[in-house]
Amino acid sequence: MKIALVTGATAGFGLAICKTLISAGYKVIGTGRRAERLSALQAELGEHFLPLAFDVSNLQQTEQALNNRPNEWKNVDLLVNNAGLALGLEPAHQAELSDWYQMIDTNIKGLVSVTRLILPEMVARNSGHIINLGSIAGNYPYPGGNVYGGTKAFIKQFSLNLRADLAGTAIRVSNVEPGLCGGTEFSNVRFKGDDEKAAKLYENVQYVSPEDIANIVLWLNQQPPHVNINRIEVMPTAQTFSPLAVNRELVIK
Ligand code: NDP
Ligand code: 8X3
Repeated sequence: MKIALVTGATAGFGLAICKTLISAGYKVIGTGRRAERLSALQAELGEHFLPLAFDVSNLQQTEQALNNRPNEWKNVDLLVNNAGLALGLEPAHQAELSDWYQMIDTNIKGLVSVTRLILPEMVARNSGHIINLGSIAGNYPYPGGNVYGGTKAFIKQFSLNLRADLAGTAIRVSNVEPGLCGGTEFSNVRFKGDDEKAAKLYENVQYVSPEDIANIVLWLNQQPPHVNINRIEVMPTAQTFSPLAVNRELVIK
């Protein structure tokens, strides 16, 4: 039985990924800060699910939780680095510095901490797959994307650089780069509990769902071991591109 470790299992993509992987016959370690949600998930999913409650931005907690896994949950075959968040949509000169730091601590430092702790066991076995959750925000700039997009661009380049370091091994690395996805808490978190504003974003649009993302994660891992999908960008069919902005009133003297 393959063992997967999914960070951010208490909501959204991570929750759907855990359920999809368990249905496909994996054993899954699910993580997140909200221990009560993880316990409820364990009651629902049974013995093939191991809850580990910790904050990925706290290195001590992360090391403690991952290094003290029961022996039968060692040797992770699939690491899904999904835990992450956006905070705020203000322009750079108005954004909260504390929000920027939290995104960096979670999306960048948390992701690299978990990766650094799990990767040696993959290298020792010359086997494994790391699937990171990037975003289209790491590929295309948009107003208010500032540090969030920066963290996702980091994840894209870190994923490719991991491939470079793992040359000659059988370990695979993929970056999933979704666009507009509903059915998660992403925008409720970004808009700090303004659920009405969050809901508006998903009105009258067929967005990508957490189950769609979970199926992509499963599909990536189900490719034959000699096939590595480096990056996969996914948008709703209803989401496309706008022309670049040109301001015709701006006169600089
Ligand atoms: P949700 O807010 O629904 O879920 C985020 C998950 O991350 C939760 O389980 C949360 O758990 C966990 N998490 C957040 N901060 C921490 C932390 N410090 N330590 C541990 N766990 C943490 O968001 P989504 O499912 O929508 O997003 C998942 C990933 O996908 C993120 O990386 C996001 O950037 C990315 N993404 C999302 C898109 C979207 O439109 N939804 C599009 C593109 C990418 P808890 O609060 O219990 O700690
Ligand atoms: C989430 C997608 O466009 O809100 O990463 O940044 S977007």
